[in-house]
Amino acid sequence: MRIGLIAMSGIRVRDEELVRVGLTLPGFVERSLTIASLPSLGLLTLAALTPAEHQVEYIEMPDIALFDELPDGFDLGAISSYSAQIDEAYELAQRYRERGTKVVIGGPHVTVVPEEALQFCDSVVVGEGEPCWPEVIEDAKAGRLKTVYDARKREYDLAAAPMPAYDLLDIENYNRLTVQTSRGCPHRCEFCAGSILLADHYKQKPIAKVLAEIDKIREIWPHPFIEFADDNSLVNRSYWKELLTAMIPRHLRWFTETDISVAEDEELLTLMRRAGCAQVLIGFESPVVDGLAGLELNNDWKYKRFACYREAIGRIQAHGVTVNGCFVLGLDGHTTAIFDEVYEFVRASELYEVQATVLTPFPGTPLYERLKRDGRLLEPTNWKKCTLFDVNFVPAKMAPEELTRGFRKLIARLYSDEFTAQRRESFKKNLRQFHGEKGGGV
Ligand code: B12
Repeated sequence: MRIGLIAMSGIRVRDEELVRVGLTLPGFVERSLTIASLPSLGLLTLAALTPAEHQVEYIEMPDIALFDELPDGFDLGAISSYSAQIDEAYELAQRYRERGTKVVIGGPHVTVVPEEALQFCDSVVVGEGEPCWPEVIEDAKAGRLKTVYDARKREYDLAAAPMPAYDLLDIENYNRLTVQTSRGCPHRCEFCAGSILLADHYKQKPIAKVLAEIDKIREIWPHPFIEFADDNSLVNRSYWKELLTAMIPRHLRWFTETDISVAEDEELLTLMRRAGCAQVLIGFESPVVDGLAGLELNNDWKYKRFACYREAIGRIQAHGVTVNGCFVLGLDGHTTAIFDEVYEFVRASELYEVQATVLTPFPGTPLYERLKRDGRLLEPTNWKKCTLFDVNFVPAKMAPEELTRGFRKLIARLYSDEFTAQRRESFKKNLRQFHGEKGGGV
């Protein structure tokens, strides 16, 4: 068979005014351009599990309107999409089906609403792709595709993970490549639409496999920039100390998403820096404690750590690792004062980088269910608004328009030339000071 692996990709923001005020700002543009070029690790992984008798082609589809002529001639189209672009994925699926190509869709969105997806495609894979993909291929070849393949009924061990088919990529098009070390997260934040939608417990890939993936990337890109595609990387410290030690001689630069507990371990921070960590992205979520209560559903983990936010940022950045602090605007505790509060926190904490987003009810999250129950969803199935930048709910302590307007203004302030330059300068100054005090030099 000829199989088209199609990644719906690119960045989405629906609020045109926000695009106008935000997308010209250096801080915003930089991060958008960087992440917009990430490939679909999910599809590269499935490519690796496809028996050699089949031909696979990897295609990125940032906007279906850009393709007058769709890449054609496939027996099977395998589409990967998140919520924000799912409408386009469905349209694409229909266009392929009209040409007689069978279509299977996977990813976190269709995992939550398989029945919706089946109106547009032949088959849906629910949950992680790996345990089902060989069967999907076999069934497609035999002309007997099932409508639903459900991986959640099968335990998948990352020890069985194949080497992603990085060699399918034209490396010239990418400024970062992704490697995954873990799925899931020990915390249960109400709004999280990450890999906990796929994997119900935290699991890690064996270190040897992670290193083999890194080495494979180094064959095509000698000093790569790696983004770990984990929702919360560094929670298992003994695992990471071993991995980091092995990464040091490999001369990498890398970025990852984790939680604030990294700041508790000096040895870990030192190893991170030595192993080439450029930045950690941490979900602080709120600069005021009101927004945090009840947000993490297991034991209010983030609420309990609020008091050490600033000190933790200082400690991580003193190791030469920049912190990208994430704030979610519109949490139930937030009033219209929150916009100034975020700005003030970012200024005072001297965060190098900041990511402000609006609270987004993604399907399948406890947040979505709660807001739906309370009649607070504005357009419950308008998935186009699942961008993290578009308001689609009624906040508890302000009007939706107040959140939209306040957010636009905050974006303009946070990412202005002046404030961005100021934060970067403080980082360098503090680092010089810290190393000066220790008698080192940067
Ligand atoms: C890399 C990444 C991207 C890349 C995606 C590249 C691509 N085409 O896949 C880029 C930069 C393009 C991107 C864009 C966006 N992203 Co993004 N991104 C991530 C990130 C950091 C890692 C994802 C990853 O690589 N996971 C690892 C792979 C192995 O998992 P996977 O893709 O889910 O695939 C597995 C299964 O889902 C399944 N599967 C997936 N597809 C298919 C297809 C088939 C046929 C089958 C059988 C199985 C299958 O099998 C795979 C293996 O098990 C996550 C956050 C995180 N830390 O995880 C956010 C994340 C996925 N992104 C998110 C969001 C919101 C966005 C944007 C909307 C942001 C924006 N405003 O533009 C856009 C999406 C716009 C769009 N085009 O739709 C959310 C998604 C929430 C949701 N449920 O929709 C996440 C979880 C971040 C978050 N915390 O909210 N993103």
